[in-house]
Amino acid sequence: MRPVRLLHTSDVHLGGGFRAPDHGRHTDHCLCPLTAIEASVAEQEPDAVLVVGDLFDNQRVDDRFVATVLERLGDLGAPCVVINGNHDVHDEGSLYKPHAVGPSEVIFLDDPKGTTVELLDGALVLWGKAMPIHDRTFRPLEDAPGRPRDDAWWVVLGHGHYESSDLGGLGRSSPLTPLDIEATAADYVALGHWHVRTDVSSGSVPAWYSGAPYGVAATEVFNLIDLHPDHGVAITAVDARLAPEGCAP
Ligand SMILES: [Mn+2]
Ligand SMILES: [Zn+2]
Repeated sequence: MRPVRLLHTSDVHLGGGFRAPDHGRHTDHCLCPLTAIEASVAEQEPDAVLVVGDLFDNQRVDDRFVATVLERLGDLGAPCVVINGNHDVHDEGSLYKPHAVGPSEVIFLDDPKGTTVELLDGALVLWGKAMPIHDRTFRPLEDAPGRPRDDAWWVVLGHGHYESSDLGGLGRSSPLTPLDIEATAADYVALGHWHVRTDVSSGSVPAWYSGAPYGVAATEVFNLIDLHPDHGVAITAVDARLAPEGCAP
């Protein structure tokens, strides 16, 4: 297997406006977090980029805004795999529906039962579900297929709440459990929904919330994953650098 580098982010919340006092001045249609993704991709040169839900803050953002964001993600120079989350839920009002084809370098996983995609000439296989509804019936990692091949990296995406009896927080929507994570047998499970970068690895399966590039509770980091045939899986935090002065005129 060839070495593969992934940049993992989630909870970008574009269109939400970012007006927290310690986050400078930003407009409602601020694209600063997207600029931070572009800068990190240029610097880290990942082979693929994962956006694991809540790319958009709400379904009121207009179609041109969505198109602009998807076009820029398509221009990263690396394929960008997107799943949605509870803020950009994939139902009849989905922001993604008018863009079903989309730019060739943006791959939106639109099936609530899960979609498998192969990238990098088959060196990387990914799987993830679209979230059609945010409640207890939706289980982001349930029925993930097993590792498809031994000669490819196997990465699973999920947007939901990590539910462990150790941590409390039981009964939340879109739950995923340590057993769900282990059952993927993945080389990496890329999670979104929590804005704080968190290691929830289970058994031998590395699983992380990436941290979010921006927002009131954001940690302003990305997760960088190096999958290497000799050295195994290395996971590091990368700062999401945002203009401290903001973007508001
Ligand atoms: Mn979420
Ligand atoms: Zn801004």
